[in-house]
Amino acid sequence: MKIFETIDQLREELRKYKSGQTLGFVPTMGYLHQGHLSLVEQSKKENDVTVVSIFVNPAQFGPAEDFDSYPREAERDEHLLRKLAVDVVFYPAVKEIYPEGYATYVEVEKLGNVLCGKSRPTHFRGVTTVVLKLLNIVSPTCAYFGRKDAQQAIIIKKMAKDLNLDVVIQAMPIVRDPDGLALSSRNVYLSPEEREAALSLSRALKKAKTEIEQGLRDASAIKEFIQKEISKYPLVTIDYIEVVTLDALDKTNTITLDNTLVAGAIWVGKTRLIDNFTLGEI
Ligand code: PAJ
Repeated sequence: MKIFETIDQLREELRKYKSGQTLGFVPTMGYLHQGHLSLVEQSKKENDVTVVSIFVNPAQFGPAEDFDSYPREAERDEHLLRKLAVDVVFYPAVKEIYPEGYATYVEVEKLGNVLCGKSRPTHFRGVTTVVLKLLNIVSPTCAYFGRKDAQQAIIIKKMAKDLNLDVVIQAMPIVRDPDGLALSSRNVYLSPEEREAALSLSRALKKAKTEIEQGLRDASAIKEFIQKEISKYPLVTIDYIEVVTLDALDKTNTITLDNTLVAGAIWVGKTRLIDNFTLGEI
C-alpha cells in the first residue's frame, strides 16, 4: 500500500495504472469504521485498483462545528486499509487541497438547501467542492459513497450528471452496529447514556418502515410517528424528520415504494447524528 501526501506524487503513481485498468475510489474523512470499509471492499471487488482518500475537509464544516475536534487517527486508519490490501492512500494536508488564495466552489442548487442543508447551510457546497477536486485528482472509473449520507450521495450523483463527469457514482447500503445504530465516526463522542439515546432514531425509523410495509402511505403520519417515538428519549432533540422524494428531495404527502427518502437528524448532547431509509434506488 502506497501513501501519498501530494497531488503530484499521487498523479504520477496513478499514471502507471491508467492503461485499461479500472480504478475505484473511496473518499473519506478518516477515523475509519466498517461503514467506510464496506465501500473499500466493494471497490476492491469491482476494480483492478482501489484508491482511498483521507481528508477532513474544512470547507464542509460550519464555523461552530467540530472541524478541530473531529476524530483523527492516521495510524489506525492506515492499519485497517493495509489489512484490506488497498493499493493507494491519498492523505493530503489542508494546504495541498486549499492553497493560499483558493477561490473556487461548486454548488448543486436546491438539493443542497433542504434536510441537512437547512441546519448546515454551507455544508454541501464544501462537500461537492472537495469531491469534485478529488475526482479530478484521482480520475476514477467508479466512486463509492454510503447511503448513510443519502442526501450527500444524491447531490454528488446530480453534480456528476450535470457536469458530465466521466465516473460512475455508487451509493452503498448503511452499515449498522448489531443494535441498529448507524456507524459514524462521530459515535465516538457519545457517552454510554447518550449512545442509548442515539438509538432512538434508528429504532423509530425501523418501526416507521414496518408501518409503511403494512400499508401506511401518509407522509405526515409517518413523520409524526417518528417524532413521537424519538420524544420518548429526553436526552434527544430533533433537528429534522422529513419525508421527501428520493430524486428531487421534494416534500411529499404520499409515500411511494420506489421514490421516497425518510431521513432524520438528531442532537444527542453536543453530537449531531443522521440516519434514514430509502424506498427506491439512489
Ligand atoms: P465520511 O463521513 O468519512 O464518510 C465517507 C464515506 O463513508 C461516505 O460516503 C459515507 O456516506 C460513508 N459512510 C459513513 N458511515 C457509513 C455507514 N454507517 N454505512 C455506510 N457508509 C457509510 O462523507 C464524508 O466523509 C465526506 O463528506 C466526504 C464524502 C469524504 C467529502 O469530504
